[in-house]
Amino acid sequence: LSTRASTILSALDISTTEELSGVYDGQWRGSGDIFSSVCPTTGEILARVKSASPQELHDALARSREAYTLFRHVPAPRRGEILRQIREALSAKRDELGALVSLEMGKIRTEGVGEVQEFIDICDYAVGLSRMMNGNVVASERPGHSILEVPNPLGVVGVLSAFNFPVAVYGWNLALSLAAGNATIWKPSPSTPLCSIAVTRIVARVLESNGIPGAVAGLVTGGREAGAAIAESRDVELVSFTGSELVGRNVGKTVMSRFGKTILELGGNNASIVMPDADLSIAVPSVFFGAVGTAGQRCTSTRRLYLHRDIAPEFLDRLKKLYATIKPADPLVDGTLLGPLHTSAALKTYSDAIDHLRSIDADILTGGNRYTDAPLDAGNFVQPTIAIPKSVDPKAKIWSTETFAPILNAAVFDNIEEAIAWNNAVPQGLSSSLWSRDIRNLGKWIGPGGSDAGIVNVNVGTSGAEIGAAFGGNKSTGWGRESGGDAWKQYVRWSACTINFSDSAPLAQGVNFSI
Ligand code: UN1
Repeated sequence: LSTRASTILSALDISTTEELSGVYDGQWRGSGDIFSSVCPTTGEILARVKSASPQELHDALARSREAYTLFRHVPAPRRGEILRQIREALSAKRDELGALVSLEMGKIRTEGVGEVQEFIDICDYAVGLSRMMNGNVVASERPGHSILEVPNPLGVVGVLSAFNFPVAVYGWNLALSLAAGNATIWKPSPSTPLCSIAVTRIVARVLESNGIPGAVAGLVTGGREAGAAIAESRDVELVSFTGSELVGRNVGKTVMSRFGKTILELGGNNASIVMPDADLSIAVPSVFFGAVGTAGQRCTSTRRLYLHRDIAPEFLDRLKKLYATIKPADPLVDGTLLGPLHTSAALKTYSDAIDHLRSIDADILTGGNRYTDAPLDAGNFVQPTIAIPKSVDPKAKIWSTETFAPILNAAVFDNIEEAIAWNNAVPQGLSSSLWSRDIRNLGKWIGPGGSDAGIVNVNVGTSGAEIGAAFGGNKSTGWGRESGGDAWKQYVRWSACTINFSDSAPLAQGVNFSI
């Protein structure tokens, strides 16, 4: 193993000499298929992980349920105190975990650290929440009656997460789920097992030292079948899935067919709209970050750029200059802004998309190729690309599909109504961003006829949301909401409790049923 990798792994006590256990349900196990963690930058195998066998998965689900039946009685502020300790433990290893994210996923180091920071932030949020998960008292129409709306712990929450945020998205779910009194069972992406093992070890130590069953935060590494088994299990009340629309559709149907609950965070196909009065000195670098950051592998990455005719040439000129400064390199090295794509399979997705652009005679302003010189040829490095397709037909494939790579398609518009229509014409609805200093444009953008996405930004790019507001998208993005806002309300079961304190039993709506 390279020194680069072994330094990071040993800082987190991840042994590289033996196969690692990828299942935790209070004890570490794993006797299923072996998964390799492959470094997207160098192609080296970082570690081998023993995933969950079908029996282990079955047992882990049973232990999660057992853990839930105990944990739901722990008072919420006490659960918050445990979250505070998890927050402290994560914070003590923030930089080490951030480096591991960078090593295993391929995003640049500061983004890896930023992702762990998101987990820390949501823990802070959930600590506060643990004293504020309040129900309601409703005015009753009957004398001597009270109606309460009571939130109780929900059950077992299955978290099926994606490779691109191998730590933060689990963190959003774990923090809210734990504050709500649930047990969580995590099935991470099969290609980022080390991040999930490192995080679970940290969380498990805190649970164990508080005398809480470890299965409150269980882990089952595995492939599609493990995800499918969680989706099918009647022991899992809520399935929180992040990933493709294709898989999400199946997860959604499966969970719905047993009347379970879902939170779906599926594809994004996010647009930035730049008006003629925009401050280009902030708009250009923000679009650059949105499209090129994380090598275009955020759900929130900017994929469509709609430029007003008056500023389009200048905007593209300035953007191209920024693209020209990009030096792809090891994402762990300070100053790198462009790391590799996560898997070698993603290289094909990228080149297929470029081939399609060429086949429709799109103007490729910059990019369009892999980096094939050493040492980059060992990793999955591709050139960030800006293309101007001839068609502005929003239904055309080029505009309506999400390609998980740094490809930005641009088009020119004449008025904001047209740009908003294009923004909304796609199946997905995750994030969107308008650049303007004219308050009338802002009103149109955030109002009833405005952007139909879940995230509607003004003079802020499409990616990089904070945890405080609910995160998620509409339409084929799945309508899920995670992290802040009212997202916690999905992690509890609500009961409407009518209580009679009187000596008579009047019926609602004045119904008379006396003999
Ligand atoms: C994702 O890409 O799945 O807003 C999550 C952002 C991050 C989270 C992205 N806070 O870009």
